Amino acid sequence: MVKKQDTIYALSTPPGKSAIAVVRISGSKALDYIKKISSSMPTKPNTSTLNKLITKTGDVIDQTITTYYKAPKSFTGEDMVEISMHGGNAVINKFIDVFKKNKKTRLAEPGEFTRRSFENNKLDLTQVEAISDLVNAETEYQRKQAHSQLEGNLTLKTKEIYSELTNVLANIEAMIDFADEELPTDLLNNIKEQIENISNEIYNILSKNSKGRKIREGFIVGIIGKTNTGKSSFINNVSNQEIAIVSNKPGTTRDAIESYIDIRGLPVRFFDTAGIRKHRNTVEKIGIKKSKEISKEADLNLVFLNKSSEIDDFKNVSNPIFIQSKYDIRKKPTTINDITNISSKNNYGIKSLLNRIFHQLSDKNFTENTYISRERHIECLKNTIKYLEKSKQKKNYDVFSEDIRLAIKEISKIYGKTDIENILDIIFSDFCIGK
Ligand SMILES: Nc1nc2c(ncn2[C@@H]2O[C@H](COP(=O)(O)OP(=O)(O)OP(=O)(O)O)[C@@H](O)[C@H]2O)c(=O)[nH]1
Ligand SMILES: [Mg+2]
Repeated sequence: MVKKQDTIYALSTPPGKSAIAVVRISGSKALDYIKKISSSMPTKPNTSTLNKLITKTGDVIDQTITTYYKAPKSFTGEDMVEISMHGGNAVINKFIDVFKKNKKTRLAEPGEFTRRSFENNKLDLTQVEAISDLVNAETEYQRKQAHSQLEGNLTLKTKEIYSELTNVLANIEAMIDFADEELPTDLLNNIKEQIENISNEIYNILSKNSKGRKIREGFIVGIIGKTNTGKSSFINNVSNQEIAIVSNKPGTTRDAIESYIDIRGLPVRFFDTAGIRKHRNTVEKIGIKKSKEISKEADLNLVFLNKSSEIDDFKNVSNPIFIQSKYDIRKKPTTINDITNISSKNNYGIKSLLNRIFHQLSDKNFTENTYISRERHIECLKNTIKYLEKSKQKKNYDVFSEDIRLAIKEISKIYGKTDIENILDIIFSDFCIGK
């Protein structure tokens, strides 16, 4: 049975050869246990020593740098020991073997160190999410966003709303107390105005920050159009590898092929799709259906054409950039403003197309600090608004205040601990062992 008070250990660096590997141990027995297998364990908190790890039989496992953190001043808030050893497989395996034999400690579950940190109030929920996002960040924008969240910017903003709402609640309570006496006439209007302002503030956050989730998950760019127009050649060009089959036979691509590309720090998921024409068989039909679905979901669609007159066939496509490829062999380049000329063979126009994609996906709100980056945040904010809207319809003050209480509960779910047991497992399932 997994217990919260167990002392846990795990390799916190990836397995495989490296200069150093770090093992963490957290819990009340961490210090005692490591002392038993150490030549010179640090005695003062937050200090490191050059320390040999030695088995019971006197076998030296490795020479390490061992750091001791005393509760509550550690990542988990518990006593912790961090051991930096040489990152060879045999060293790591020997160390883990020694640990496995001892009954006082057990291997940590995925995310268990961070979970303890959360449970010991070292991190709030948005910061836990930020740690997961930092570990998974692949691009500069993802790093910046996760870092801002780890700094507490999202929590700060939502706590502001929380305190504004508690203020409203206090005013309503005052009204209930006043009920039999003469009411201050403008108090109710004042409360309604406060609620209106808070709702607008939340709407504002929701609309301004719709890009936060995209930065975390990646923007979707569909590569669609007629067959044989050079879609697969384009995805291969921008991916720098042959991920899609290219041939001069129309209808080559059937499945959607994804490639993740970092455009100036922006995470972008390109999807090469089946060319659109009157299908020849069931498999092609399924491919074309998929291609249409992707184009509906996409933040941008690169529409590849054989000739400019085909634009009319794609009138209903959202956020399109029309493209004619094979510029290197076309006798008459397209001069229509709406169409971008490129060549996947000699790279003509590719760089400026990627720049254009960058500018269309990003916008001026990107540098703002308070990004909401997950569906969970959006849901909490929407639910808060829902209760605020509901409260406006209430005549009875008791019921009115109940709606405000529910709104307060929703907003505090973004960073807090109430009513979130069910979502903790979802959040921590993103973590790896040792984090
Ligand atoms: N010269 C030249 N040929 C190209 C270029 N792009 C693609 N081609 C050729 O055009 C043909 C079709 O290219 P693909 O990339 O397979 O076209 P597609 O749009 O993916 O085709 P489907 O998957 O059938 O819809 C191949 O013979 C490519 O070599 C280009 O920029 N210049
Ligand atoms: Mg193709």
